[in-house]
Amino acid sequence: MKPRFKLALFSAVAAGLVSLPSQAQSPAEKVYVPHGKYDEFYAFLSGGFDGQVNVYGLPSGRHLKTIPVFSAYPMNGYGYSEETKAMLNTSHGWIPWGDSHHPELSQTNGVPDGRWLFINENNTPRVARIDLKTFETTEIVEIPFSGGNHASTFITPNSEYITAATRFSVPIPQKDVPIAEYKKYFKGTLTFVRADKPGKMDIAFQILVPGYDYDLAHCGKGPSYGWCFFTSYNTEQAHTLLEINASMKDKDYIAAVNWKRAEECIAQGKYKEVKTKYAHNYRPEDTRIARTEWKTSVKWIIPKECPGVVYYLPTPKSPHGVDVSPDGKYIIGGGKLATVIPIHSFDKMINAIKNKQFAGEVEGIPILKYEAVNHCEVPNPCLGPLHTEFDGKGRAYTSCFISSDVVIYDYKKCKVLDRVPTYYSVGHLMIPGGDSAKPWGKYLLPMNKITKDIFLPTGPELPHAAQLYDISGSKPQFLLDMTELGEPHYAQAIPAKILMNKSLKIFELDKNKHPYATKSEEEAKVVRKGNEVHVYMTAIRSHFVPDNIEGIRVGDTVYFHVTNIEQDWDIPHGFAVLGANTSNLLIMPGETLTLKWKPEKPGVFPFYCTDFCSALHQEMQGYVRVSPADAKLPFKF
Ligand code: K7E
Ligand code: RUQ
Ligand code: CUA
Repeated sequence: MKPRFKLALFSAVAAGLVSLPSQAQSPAEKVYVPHGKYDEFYAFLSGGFDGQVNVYGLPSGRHLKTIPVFSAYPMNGYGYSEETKAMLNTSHGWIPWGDSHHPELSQTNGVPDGRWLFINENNTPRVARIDLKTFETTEIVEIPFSGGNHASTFITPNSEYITAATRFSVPIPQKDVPIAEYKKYFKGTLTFVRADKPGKMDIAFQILVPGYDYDLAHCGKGPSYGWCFFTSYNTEQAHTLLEINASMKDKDYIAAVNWKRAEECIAQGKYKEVKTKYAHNYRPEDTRIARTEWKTSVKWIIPKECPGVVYYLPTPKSPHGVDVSPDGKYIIGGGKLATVIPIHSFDKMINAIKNKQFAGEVEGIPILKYEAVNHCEVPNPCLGPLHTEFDGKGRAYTSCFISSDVVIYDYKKCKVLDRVPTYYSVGHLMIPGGDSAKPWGKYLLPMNKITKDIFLPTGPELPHAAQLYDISGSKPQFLLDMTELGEPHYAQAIPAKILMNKSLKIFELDKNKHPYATKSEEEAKVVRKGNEVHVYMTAIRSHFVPDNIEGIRVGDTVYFHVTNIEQDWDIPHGFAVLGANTSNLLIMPGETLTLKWKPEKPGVFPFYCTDFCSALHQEMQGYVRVSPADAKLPFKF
């Protein structure tokens, strides 16, 4: 190399414009993000049984934010403030907890576009949209006629639909029946939720399927555009001791759903409109007050009446994950109990359908012949294959729970190339863009089910663990042990440069359409309406207006509508009242949030700002006086 070139390369490297060849840097150098630099990727990890989405930077592994979705979150008042309570409404009542599993970024032409993130709830079946301008949950739709919702929220290439499906078959419609009569009454549904219109997320149709358990999904792209694939296990239809009774058969299925065909059937009226009740919770951009719209019916497609809508592909053995290669040509199943990794070919599947290479039929759904659809079986890959991601260079990465490793192979040639260990018992794994048409590759993040000795012990409950690998070179390089909140099931990542410029800095006060917004201190007031008292309050460094509130009696319901009238980035104010049976509020610049309080005893109660906001933060406080129920009005407000 000519010295001048060397110098140019050196300064380019120093300026962070060029990265050195992969193995030249140590793991520590690769994960160290110096002061003044940003992480390269945003990673969105499912919070599992914390019900949320947790955002990390990669490669540093730093936790950036928790986005509350299905669980209330006292830190910022999600689920407690009047503006967000309705997000947690369901037909079963108000539920402040959920079990989140699979985040999925919105896509355009099969590529993550950074508009939204979707995620499912597996206990009380729901799906949610997170707006990536604000990193806030803006919409949640409940899924009726479903027992759990696990194969969700996998997306079609232009975000037309996200999937949902029965995890546990249940009586459909629900009724009181003996559990032993499972085979007679229990059914499953595969649900397609229209996802591309904010505020209008809704169930497009449900396909009624046999009473198996539906586990994971992924949708086709390129040649397989128009199809989604769902794994189904427990084709034995066991209802007790599933660990034995649902593991009898050598093969279960992948259900291949032709959603374009389903759309045709809907257009031709080949569906049944069924009455039910489910919640659509939406928090619009203008008022930012969530409300619930109760929906009253869904459209059912019965496979017998819409031939060609579903086919079963036999797949060994109790399959869990199903993943589609970036070119859309191969469908990889993760047979939890299988000794091979089955790879199906989309082209072969289409031919098998054309030539009617059927091995049988169940409830109007043809079962295709295994040999007719199978491209190959990766021999002796590992034990307990679960989930697969792709690096965009012809390699597939499958997580193996039992052997605690990730096997790397050429999915066209069915040849194992490499494997890397995980600590321990890996579940999902993630490569940025790894389930899309154009993976960014570069990093691999296996997420583990068991932690054991990786971190300092924290009593019986340990943090969850993941390992970060660099996969840009010829050999994967171990970089980092990461801790995680909750048990992440799946994750997504997107280059930081796509998202960071879209991220909103403040809410503009001018555009605040909240009916109780107070846009200047002059407008601050206290208004009584019968037993309701509305406090129109402002917060700005470093005081609240009003800060002495009198005229409230036991028996009143007090609404503190607090508007943060700051318009500077990164100046939130908090709000909390002594003894208020609710949570903190964290109010962003330009935002109005409301805390509802029913005082139960007379006294004078302090309130204060909970987030250190200036040198006079400690002075940002006030008092609210509560008088006995029979105290005489008027009081001065
Ligand atoms: Cu996607 Cu963990 Cu819910 Cu597999 S599940 S591991
Ligand atoms: S005070 S910022 Cu909360 Cu003890 Cu120090
Ligand atoms: Cu406002 Cu501290």
